[in-house]
Amino acid sequence: MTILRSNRLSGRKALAVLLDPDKIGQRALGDLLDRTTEYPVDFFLVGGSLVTDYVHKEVIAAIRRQSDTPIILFPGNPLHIESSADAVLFLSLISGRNPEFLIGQHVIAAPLLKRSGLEILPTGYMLVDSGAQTTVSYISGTMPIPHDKPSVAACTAMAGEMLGLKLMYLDAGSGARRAVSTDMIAAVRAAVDLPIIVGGGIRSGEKAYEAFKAGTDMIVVGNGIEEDPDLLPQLSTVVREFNQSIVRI
Ligand code: 1GP
Repeated sequence: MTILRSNRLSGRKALAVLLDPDKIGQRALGDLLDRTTEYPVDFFLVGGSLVTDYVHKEVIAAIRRQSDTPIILFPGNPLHIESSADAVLFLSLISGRNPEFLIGQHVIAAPLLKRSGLEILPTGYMLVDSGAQTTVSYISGTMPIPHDKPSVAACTAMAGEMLGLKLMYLDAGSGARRAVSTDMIAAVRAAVDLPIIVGGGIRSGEKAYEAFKAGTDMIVVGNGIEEDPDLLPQLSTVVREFNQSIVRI
């Protein structure tokens, strides 16, 4: 995924679609994949914090049948490792203080990951309060960073970068009512050189535009794209316009 690093250097923006194997039905997945042939995306993220049906393999196989887009696992625990993907977000939940999600689960997953052949993407994962408790906050037993504390997010990201993490993911949580604020994104952008991923509650082209403008390198959108067929074309337009303006410079 050196592409994420080179995008960061060139200023190119990227769009990732999150597919939660627990939520998406076969038909909805097929429809969504069809739409991405017309409106291509940069990555598929596959995962969720609570996956009760272990169907990662089937979801990945379905994507492979219809698309060449790289697939990144977004695991909630080591049971979600699936070697047929291309890469995995090796998430350290640095907004929290639960050692299990900072290092414990990683020790369990390490030998599996080493054998898997997946590209490992060491990622500082920051949960940001969205106004309601999220599944990931509950499952991980951690408190998110308050929505209106950009400086806490900035210092957390700085520490993560110093610890050697390669990506920063600011997540308001799947289906969040309130997306991560532009102030917080801008503060993290000013604090670290790493590629920044932002997700949770992005439901309009305007929100995506604001997130990119504040310094996000890649947005992750799940619920919004499944619920609103017009969102993918809108996001695609926003990304294209950003990237065209870079080429012109
Ligand atoms: C959640 O960032 C992702 O981890 C995507 O969230 O489903 O709200 O787009 P949404």
